[in-house]
Formats: sequence, C-alpha cells, structure tokens
Amino acid sequence: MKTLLTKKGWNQNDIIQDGNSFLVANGHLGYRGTLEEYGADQLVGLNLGGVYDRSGNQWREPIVMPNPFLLLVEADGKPIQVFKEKARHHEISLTDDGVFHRRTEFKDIMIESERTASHADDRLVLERFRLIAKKRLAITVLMGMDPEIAELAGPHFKSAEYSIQDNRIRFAGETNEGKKLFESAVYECAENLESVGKTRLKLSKIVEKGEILTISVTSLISETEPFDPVANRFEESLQASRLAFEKKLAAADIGLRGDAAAEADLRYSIYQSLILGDRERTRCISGRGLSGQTYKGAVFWDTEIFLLPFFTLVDPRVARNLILYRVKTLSGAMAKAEGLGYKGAFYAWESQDDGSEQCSKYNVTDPETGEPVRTYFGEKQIHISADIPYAIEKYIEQTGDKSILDEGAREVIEECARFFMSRAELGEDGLYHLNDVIGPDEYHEGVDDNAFTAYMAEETLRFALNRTNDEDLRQEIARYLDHWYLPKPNADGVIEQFKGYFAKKDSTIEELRSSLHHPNEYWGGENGVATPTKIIKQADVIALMALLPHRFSIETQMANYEYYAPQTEHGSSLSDSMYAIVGARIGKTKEAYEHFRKTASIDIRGASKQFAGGVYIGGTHPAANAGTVLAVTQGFLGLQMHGGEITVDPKIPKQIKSIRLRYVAGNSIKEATIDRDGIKTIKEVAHD
Ligand code: IFM
Repeated sequence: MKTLLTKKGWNQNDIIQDGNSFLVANGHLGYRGTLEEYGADQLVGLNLGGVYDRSGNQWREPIVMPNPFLLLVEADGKPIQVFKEKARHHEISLTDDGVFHRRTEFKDIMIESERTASHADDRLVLERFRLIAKKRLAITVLMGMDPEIAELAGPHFKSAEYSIQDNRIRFAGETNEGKKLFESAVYECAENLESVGKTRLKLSKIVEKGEILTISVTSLISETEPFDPVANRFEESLQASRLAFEKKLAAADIGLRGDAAAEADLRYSIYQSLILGDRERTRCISGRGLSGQTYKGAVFWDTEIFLLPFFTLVDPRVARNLILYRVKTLSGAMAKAEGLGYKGAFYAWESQDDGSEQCSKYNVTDPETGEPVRTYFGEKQIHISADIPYAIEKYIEQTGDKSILDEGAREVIEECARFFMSRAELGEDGLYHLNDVIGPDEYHEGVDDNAFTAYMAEETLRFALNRTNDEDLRQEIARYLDHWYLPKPNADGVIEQFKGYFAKKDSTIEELRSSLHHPNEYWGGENGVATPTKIIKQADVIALMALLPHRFSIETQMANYEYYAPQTEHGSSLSDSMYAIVGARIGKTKEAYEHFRKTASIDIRGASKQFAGGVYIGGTHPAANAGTVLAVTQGFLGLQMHGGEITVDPKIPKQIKSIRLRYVAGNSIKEATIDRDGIKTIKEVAHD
C-alpha cells in the first residue's frame, strides 16, 4: 500500500480544500475528506451521484445524505476536537487502496481513523475510528448520523425520519421530487453503546493508559428498499473494497521514471479520476465529480473530451456506460432541439438524469451586487452535440467495440448530425455556417464561425455519413459536407477563433486582472472585461488541434499555439491539459511539462477558481485530473490506439527518462515501457 497524498498540520483555512483533496468515492457515493468532529459548516458531505432534486424554485442539484460518521469525543469533560485543542500532530492521507487516513495526537489522546467508499459494494461507506488513551481518562464518545446537511440549494428532504435500534441508526427520507432514500448505519464497538434520541449513540467509559477504543461504522445507502448493512462485516467489507480498488488502479498505473514528484501528482490524478467510474450503472460523471453540489452535479462536455478517453484506456466498461448515458438522454436532447426550433439532438450543456437542459439563463451572478448575469451557455454552446459523437468514434477506434452502435450510439450520431444541418445557415458565399454560438472559450458569446464548433460539427457529419444506414440521410449529409464552411489558417498559419476575433482589442491577462472591480468578477458575457478583447478563457483553437491532430499540419499547430498561448487565461481547469497535448506534439516539451504539472496538481494545491462571479464553483476537477493522463498519453507519448494496439510518437520532457504505461486491451491489461526512441517493451500483466 502506497501513499497518494499526505498533509501534515491542521489549518482552519484549508478545511474546504482538504475536503476536496482527500475525497473518497466509488462512482456512486462520495465522502469528502473531512474530520469526524466536523459538521455542515465544514462542508461534510456524503454525496450521492445520479439522484437530483429541486427545492422551491432553486437549481436542481444532487442529494447529500445525512452524515453517518459524526464522532464527538470528550475526555474528563473536555471536548477533543481540532477546533478546541491544538493538536500536537495532525496528519491526513490517502492511500492507493482508496482509503482516507487520519492521525491526530492531542495531549491526552491519540485519534486514528480510516474511511472509504466501498469499491466492492458501491452502496457502502465505511469508517473505523480508534481512540488511544495516553493516560487514565473518563471518555465519552457521542456518535451517529448528523441530520445537519450542507447544501447549496436545499433543503431536499421534505420528510426525514430517524430511528435507532440495537446500535443501528436508520434514516428514511423523501425528497421534494418524491424520491425515497434510505440510509442505515451500524455502529460496532466492544463496549456498550447507549441510545440518545433518534440519531445518536453514546459510549461512556473510564479508559486506562494505553487502552484502545475502536468504533467501526458501516453505512448503507439505498434508493429502493430500506436495506441494512450486515453487522460484523466491517473488516471483510473494508478488505473487499481495498482489493477491488487496487485492481482498478493496477490497470491504470503510469510510472514516470526519473521524475518522482510528477509521478506522485499523476498517480493522484489517476486516483481522482478512477474513483468516479461506475461500471454498473448507465450514469455519467459530473463536472465536479462526487465532491459536492457545484454546477448542479451536472454533466458537461468534460465527460466526452477528458474522462471518456481516460476510461477507454483503463476501464472500457466505464467508458461504455458513459456513452450509454448519452444514449439514454437522447430524448432529452431531441426535446431541447425541438424546443429551440431545430431537428435532431442538441444535448444539454448541463445534463442531469433525464438529459433536459439544466443550465440556467443566469449561471453567474455579479459578485458585488448579487445581480444575476445573463449567460447563453445552454442555448449557444452547441459543440456539445459534436463532442459526443467524437467521443463515441474514439471509443470505437480504440477498443474496436462496434456493438455500442447497435445499442443506440448510431442514433446519437445521426441525430447530432441532423441537429447541425438544421442549425447551419446558408451564407451568401453559398456555404453552411454555424452562427451565434459559444466555443470552448466561454468569454465570447454569440459568435459566428467558431472554428472549434465548425470543424467538430463537420466531423459529426462525417461520422454520421459513415455510420448511418439511412440512404436519405446520407445524401443530405453529403450535400451539406460539400458546402460546409471551415475557417482556414491565414497567411501566418493562424486560424481565427471566430469571425471578427482578429479585430478584437489587444490586451494582456495582467491588464484585465488589474482592471477588475472585484477579484471574482466574471470576465465574459455582455459586460465582462475580456469580451471586447482577444483574451480567452481556455484553449479553443488549441483544443480543436488537440482533438483533431490529423487535420492540421505541425506548422499550423505551432503557429496557433504561439498565437493563442499569450491570449489564454486558463480560467477553466480544462485548459492546461489541452496546451500540454499540443505543446508536446509541436516539441515545446518544457511548456507542455509546465501545463501538465499545473493540471496534475489542481486538486492537490487547490489552485483553481472558486467563484464565477458570485457563484461557488469549487470542488474537485475530474476533467483536469483525467486531462493529466491525456497530457502524458496523447502529449508526451503521442499515443494512438487502434483496436487495443498502440503506436507512439514520443515527445517526452527532459525531466522524465521513460514512461511505463498500463492500459486495457481487450481482456488483458498490458504494460508498455516507452522512452524517447519509442516502445521498448510491451507485456501482458493481467488477464480478465
Ligand atoms: O465544461 C466546463 C466549461 O468548459 C468551462 N466551465 C466549467 C465547465 C465544467 O467543468
């Protein structure tokens, strides 16, 4: 067992970030990296993925369940908590078996705990708490389910019933939308536990010096019936989870010989990505994973562009589920297109369980006045309907698994193509244009001929042409493809991000930052400081080149990289990995390495924007974490995969001597060692 991340010392200001950094999750449930004495104010969260609810007229968001791991210790009548007594030593860590650890030494007591969201049974969260007395003490431990839930747009339970019996606390709740949820936690301890009200158990004991009190909590969250966890199974459940996670990690391991620090951050990013994969359910990964309710727990293009390629490489069953989620939500996408007067499928920019658009018209507020700011992400970020077919095709190309087409993916591609054809406008030049859109750079809204959108939509048309069995559709697509407008490189080789971009005001990121009235001010939209300028939020033309390298020569990629790099704020966590990929490809390995280190450490150091205007956007960053892996595979290795076979074109930064890469090919896990000259060895390390 190896440590993935450790932090020593306790600091009040780090509570929220530690909650993100030390998250445990299993694709279904996430438990933030908080301490047992914390409550709602410290954003304790047992986050349940895939179940959403609306409270009043607020945003619909995912549910947070009552916290089953509240443990409050008193020794000789004095509370033993990090807030109340300075710890002599405090350390939290995550290990590569998916377990969170805490060790806090107070003057008279040592506290140790371990916690995980089970990877063997994803309805379970597990916690073991140990208290070691350093002298004779009168101890009380009050433990149980904390009904105080930290919510962004709650409350979500219109009814909440708690009951207690035989060291077991049960919760049955009904959400405002009428969903019934059950939680049952069994508290196990060698000592007698006394019930206190309906949500607490109490242990009282005189302990001798050196005596250890152990409390194990197994909590089961169920959406259908009031299942109970089985008592005396804690240790077995913990071991099963450890083994299951170690197995997942074994297929996803990457080693960077010569660069231990970068390797550590990379392994942590792999952890943060893997804990979001769900092999069992047709469910998607939200923009902030299972770290909380930010962004309404909604699914963005982040899934298709960052997470899907990651899972295609290391756990294709999860990748398949991510695609099937888009199949399942196709009707929502078709309803959205129809509502806006278009044909086909316009996927939700922010998608939840049914695929309807959850992106608010006012996604941002003014941080000074609290006034809502009109944004058009949901209406105009149409590239989402191209990102999905792109990811499906990549999945098929890499795995060779075409069966997904007959499970609905073909229809997704066809309907996305129909959408683009109905959305396109025939210009005076006789070509079809996509006007009034938003590209990945969200600061410039309502632009015409965004290059990213135009090329990606054209790829969708090509995919549909190739995949459809509908002859009429094929002919229609062929006609559109013959007249599809694509922005081309200018005399300097640079592609204009959108029509009129080159005429925008020159500025610098520093200049814009110093012109802000409020540090959290939103830079884009109607009145944003970036709007009249060339400054962009994130990789846009560079994202296009990262995704479609075969369409642009290395010289063109180089010219665009040079041009757009100084204009890019990297105000989105999605940006750095794109620059790392293209940077490496064009031989700028020093810069690529810097972008890679930035994206790899985003959830370790918490160096990301916490607010968009007045709206909280903190949490973990799945796209950046999966993007870290893509920076290595697509960037440093120039990896291509066809039906499980890999080829490489390495551009490895000088810090790294060679790269050891694990990946799934068919039923086996392979390991390749690659250096600057190419693949040195490939061997099968496990068979499914
Ligand atoms: O999908 C991204 C978008 O590109 C930038 N804002 C945040 C979203 C969720 O990560």
